[in-house]
Amino acid sequence: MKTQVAIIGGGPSGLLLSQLLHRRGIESVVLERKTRDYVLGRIRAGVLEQGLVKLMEEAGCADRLHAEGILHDGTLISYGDEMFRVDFTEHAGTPVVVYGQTEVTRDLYDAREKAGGQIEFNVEDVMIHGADTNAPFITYKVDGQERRLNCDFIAGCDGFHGVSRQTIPLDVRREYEKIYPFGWLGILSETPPVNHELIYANSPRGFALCSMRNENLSRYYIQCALTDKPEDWTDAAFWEELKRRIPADQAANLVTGPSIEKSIAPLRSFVTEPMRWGRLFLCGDAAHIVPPTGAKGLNTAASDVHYLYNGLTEFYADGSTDGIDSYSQKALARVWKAERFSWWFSSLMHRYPDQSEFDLKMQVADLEFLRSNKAAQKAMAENYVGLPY
Ligand code: RFL
Ligand code: PHB
Repeated sequence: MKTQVAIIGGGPSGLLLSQLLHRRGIESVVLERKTRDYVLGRIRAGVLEQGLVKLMEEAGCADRLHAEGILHDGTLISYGDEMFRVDFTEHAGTPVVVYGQTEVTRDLYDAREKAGGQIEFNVEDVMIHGADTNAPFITYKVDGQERRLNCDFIAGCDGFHGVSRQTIPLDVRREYEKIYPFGWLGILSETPPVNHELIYANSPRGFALCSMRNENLSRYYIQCALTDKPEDWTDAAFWEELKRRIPADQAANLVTGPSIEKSIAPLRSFVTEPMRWGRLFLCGDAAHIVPPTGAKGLNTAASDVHYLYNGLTEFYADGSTDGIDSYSQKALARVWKAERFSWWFSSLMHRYPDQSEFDLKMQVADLEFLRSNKAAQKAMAENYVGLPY
């Protein structure tokens, strides 16, 4: 089999890239290790920057997003019983959109199917060959049968645990990592959200986040120990703990109900450099991870896709390699800023096991500065809605 761009990974990065390339007349094949239902069953991101919304429009996939996405003009931040708001539209001129990653992925799968796009599911033993030559190819297995895909370029969109990053030789690859000493326990419940805006809560018992998918579907998270398992937490224990971490007046309004999903995610900051090796380009979680506090993971994946698809479009239009040659540098420049914001916001909001009294005072001073200072709110808002690309 032969294609122009072989895409490893059928998550949001791989699907968005494939659909955008299709709209520019460039063909691709997506290789996904799991099934469509498995990918759609993963509950992840909920907040989209306008940059990603624009890419979904360019991809011809934004109708449902515009109809069902909820515009958020600001967010609430609490510490103890104190709560304040940062206004995105006032300070950064644009809102964000609350629309689940599951829905983004579903819209992209539907569009790829409608366009007759090639997606192979349940692929195993994916291996990249000749990425540093002009004739790269991929071998993989489906139902135990070996297959080969020849291509011009390979996009490694296979997430943090994929094969693409590992293919880049160790003497070329440099990795930077910070592991946080806690995780997030998240639940999804068919209940109305406690507030019409998100609440990021710093409390002496640890961080909590009140988010949502729609007016009758809420997503809540609490900081938990890395050793905790989802089954250690009954729904009743989760709700009790959440109520203790958000301001009392909000807790009084919280509608509880059975969880329909419960999972724990560890928190990590991670960047690999460079994001290109020969004809292999890394995109999204394959190249970098942020802690979810700033809602930057999916959005950073989207900016990678933007740079890569424009670079590839230029190449196929007139043979210019300028866009693909500057891909890694441009993508990383934005990635590091998202890393900084996510690290800062995580540090501001969580309880750390080794935090001293001094560290706690610094957190409160930082929160009070943000509460009272317009310049600090502007910096936060600009980062939260997404830096330009
Ligand atoms: P994905 O989504 O991990 O998709 C990679 C795909 O590659 C497949 N794969 C392979 N396929 C073939 N061969 C192999 N060897 C393969 N190995 C892996 C996998 O099955 C999978 O389908 O990466 P992608 O596409 O780069 O997308 C990244 C996003 O998923 C991620 O950054 C976000 O979910 C992060 N994130 C958030 N991002 C935001 O922008 N806003 C948010 O509000 C937000 N909240 C979150 C989040 C992530 C969370 N978790 C669980 C980590 C909240 C949470 C709790
Ligand atoms: C979510 O709704 O899942 C969500 C929202 C904001 C974040 C992280 C996750 O910062």
